[in-house]
Amino acid sequence: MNNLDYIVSEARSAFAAISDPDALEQAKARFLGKNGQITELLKQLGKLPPEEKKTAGAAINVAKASIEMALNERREAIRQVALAARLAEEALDVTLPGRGEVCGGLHPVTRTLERIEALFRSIGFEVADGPEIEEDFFNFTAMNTPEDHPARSMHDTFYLQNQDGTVADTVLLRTHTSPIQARYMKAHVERYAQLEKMPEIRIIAPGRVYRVDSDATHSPMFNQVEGLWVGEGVSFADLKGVIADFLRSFFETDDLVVRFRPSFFPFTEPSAEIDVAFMSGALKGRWLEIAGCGMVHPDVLRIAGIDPEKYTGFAFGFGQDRLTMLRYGVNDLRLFFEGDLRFLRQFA
Ligand code: 2NL
Repeated sequence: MNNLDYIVSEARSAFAAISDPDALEQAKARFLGKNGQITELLKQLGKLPPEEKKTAGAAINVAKASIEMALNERREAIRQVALAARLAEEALDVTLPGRGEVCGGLHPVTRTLERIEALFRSIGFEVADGPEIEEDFFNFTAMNTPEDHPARSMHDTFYLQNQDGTVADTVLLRTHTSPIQARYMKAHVERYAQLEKMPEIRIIAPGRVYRVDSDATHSPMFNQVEGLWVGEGVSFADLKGVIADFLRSFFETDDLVVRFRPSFFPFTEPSAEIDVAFMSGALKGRWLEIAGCGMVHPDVLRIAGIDPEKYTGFAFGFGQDRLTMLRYGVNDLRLFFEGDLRFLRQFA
């Protein structure tokens, strides 16, 4: 083997032993660099006799081309190995099953509210709203509740504190959604003050309410839906019809009886508790207390600026959580407020 063949074969085995790209470029310098073996041979060409120069030069260039080819092949091989390693490392298993879509759902108490709203809207009621932090005037005074009524005591109502820690005796967490209706009546009267005859008020007032009360059947926060219909000649017969109709639609059955049992509220006169009994099913034959109602007390109308000699009205208040328990067969109120998804998912 002549010297050139030897250099070429030396270069090939040197390149083959290298798998690092930087090391490969350093190895290249040993053969093709400024002081590389091939370069040295080319430098010495000048010393040869002219007749040998041509063949020797051609042979050196052939050897140089072989080394360059070997170098390029090795560069490409190293690149392929690195690419294969990267592909293996970053591999995505597109056949893995997905994580699944987490699909939210409405809370059962919210579903109940949507039903109640739809049913009352269908008979011309509007849905009214108001603040949960309420003034004593709208929560109690406008509802004809006297200063010494137990509902007003610190024991039954959450009062807000001033920054100095003293009780702000005019601001509280509303104990019912009646103040929504007191505010609505006041605004309604102002809006239609010029008219000879005030348009009817037909509203429901749903929302969170608060009492100092907590056990298996009482939560310090619960949801109430009150309703109010004020107009000329509105009677207790209208109240009975609207409520009975609502309950049959809400529970999707004619198989129930509704009972109005005399009661007392400061804001209605006469007043009644509404009981229902189902004629079939798990609750068959048991009277269930479901709401309070009555004819709006003349003083409540008067405080709102409505003449009780001219207009009458009825009002009612449902426990939204209780309606939900009955509709879905749930026996512990607290389950609705614990946020346990295993429980809540059953209704979504
Ligand atoms: C209950 C049931 C009731 C009302 C709420 C009401 C609202 C106005 C005027 C008169 Cl604006 N009444 N709401 C009436 C009767 C019962 O709620 O058990 N409450 C303690």
